[in-house]
Amino acid sequence: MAIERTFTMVKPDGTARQLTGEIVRRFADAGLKLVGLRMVQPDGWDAREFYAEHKGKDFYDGLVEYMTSGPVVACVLEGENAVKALRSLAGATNPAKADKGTIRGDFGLELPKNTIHGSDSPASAEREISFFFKPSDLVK
Ligand code: IDP
Ligand code: MG
Repeated sequence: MAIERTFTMVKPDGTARQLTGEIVRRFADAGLKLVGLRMVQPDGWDAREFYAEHKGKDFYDGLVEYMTSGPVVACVLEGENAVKALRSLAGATNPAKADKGTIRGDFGLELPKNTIHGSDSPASAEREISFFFKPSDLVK
């Protein structure tokens, strides 16, 4: 399996509770290398566009409102099978159904407040990384 990159962000419920350090520690413990990191204020990104795939769903407006209720911390991680590895660390979308020991299982609140985002495929990762980072922002 080749080394790949994935995108994650600490969502506003995580930054509000000062969980970024603990979460970034878990990435490192799982062997995922941090190659990009940036705290972004609500007016610094277009959450409606980032979540365009969910347009029309009943939770879309609430999701966008929540995601722009505070800062997020955007991260790029690199490692073997990074996309799947990060999704495993994150746990299920709904914190109530996420296993203990996963980030969402340990820290998630009620949907949509599930503490971190994780890309769902290498193609999504590429799109989401370029949403927040220029190639020159990332470790070579
Ligand atoms: P994922 O983050 O596990 O990939 P998606 O289905 O892509 O899950 O949904 C994106 C985000 O939208 C979720 O992480 C969560 O914050 C929010 N969300 C998903 N489903 C619901 C829901 O049924 N109610 C409220 N928010 C939801
Ligand atoms: Mg998703």
